[in-house]
Amino acid sequence: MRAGVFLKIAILSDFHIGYERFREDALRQATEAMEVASRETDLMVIAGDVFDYRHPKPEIIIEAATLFKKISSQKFAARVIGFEGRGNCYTEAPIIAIPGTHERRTADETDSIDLLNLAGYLVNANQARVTVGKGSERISVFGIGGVAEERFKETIAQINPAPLEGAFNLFIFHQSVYEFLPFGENIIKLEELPKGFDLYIDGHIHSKVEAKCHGKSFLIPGSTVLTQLKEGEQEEKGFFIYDTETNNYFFRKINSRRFVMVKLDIEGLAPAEVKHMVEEEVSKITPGGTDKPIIRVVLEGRLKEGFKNIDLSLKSISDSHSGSAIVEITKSGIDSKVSKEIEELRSGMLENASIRDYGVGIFVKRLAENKYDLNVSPSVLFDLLSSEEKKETSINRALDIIFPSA
Ligand SMILES: [Mn+2]
Repeated sequence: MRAGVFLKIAILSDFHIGYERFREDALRQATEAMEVASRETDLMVIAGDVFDYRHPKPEIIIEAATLFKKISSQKFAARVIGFEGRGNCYTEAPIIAIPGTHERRTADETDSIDLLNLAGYLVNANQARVTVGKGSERISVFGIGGVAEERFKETIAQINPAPLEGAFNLFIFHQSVYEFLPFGENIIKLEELPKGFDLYIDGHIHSKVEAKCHGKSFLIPGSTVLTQLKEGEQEEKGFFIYDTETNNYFFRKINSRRFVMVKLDIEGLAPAEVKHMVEEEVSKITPGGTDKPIIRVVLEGRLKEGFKNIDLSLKSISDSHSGSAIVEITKSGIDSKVSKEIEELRSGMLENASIRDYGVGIFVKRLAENKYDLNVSPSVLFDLLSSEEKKETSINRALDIIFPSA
């Protein structure tokens, strides 16, 4: 049993500031989460995807910077007292973050989390250890920012994250974990995470997860904003508060827009009957508070013989409820084969993997078919070739890495 002052840690993730579809929700819910966290805890750790875009527009950077500036300028009893690893530390404010998949750029390039770090609004713990002190109590946060799934294990081996003696040690990262997203052999398993830490924190997955890793708590707080309109996202949004004295934690809810998903079987019904059914279901879900809920209606089955999907006008249903709810109607079950496949690609098979990760997968497969054997990771090559620079520049940079002496 350690004597000391003890700390309360806020564990947050996936704000997705700038998310186009629910941009106001993203900022408002991130703001509430950070304000509550700064009142009720000693330090906050954010497990990636602060931004929704790799190259956020200036107005989005300003939205985020304004929020982080405000929070970081508050008085904190705990402060950052040590930093070692990639980059530098420019603030004592105990707001620690890593970049996620949405901020990630080509290896060694700076990202938008580096920008907030440089401004002194947070501490970027990507491939670094940040030590926070309050009285005699020490918290050490070791972070690894999001990397392509197939590179995560080698990144751990290279960086070799180790706990700090005499401190309460956190390991924070932003990847898929096989136990929760078993979508490939590249994806890390809980037992493969570095040993010796007191608490494991992951981002990336947008619904909350509570598990064990090497006998300690493993927590994913989920996103603070709705992004995927999937069944698992109907839970309330928020973050975890972890107490180092008791090793207990709880989920601290925030006010977030309600999301309800309804599946309807329309097999053999005429369009007018489907409309009536949808109207009835949507009317049952009364708005909670002042916010309009998001209602996603998924229609499954085929229309009555003789009718085509085009006979089913769904826009009028969304329009007629636009005053009290945001209604999205998906015809995944009755649409043509192609759009069903696209829908599955978006929400099923890809789950939390980005389209980029999917692209890398195809790229790696093609390279293997062509007996690729260069000493450069395929995902590094992919990032270089797909960067938004001029074609010649990215090809030359790729050649420089493949043939360093040239
Ligand atoms: Mn995310």
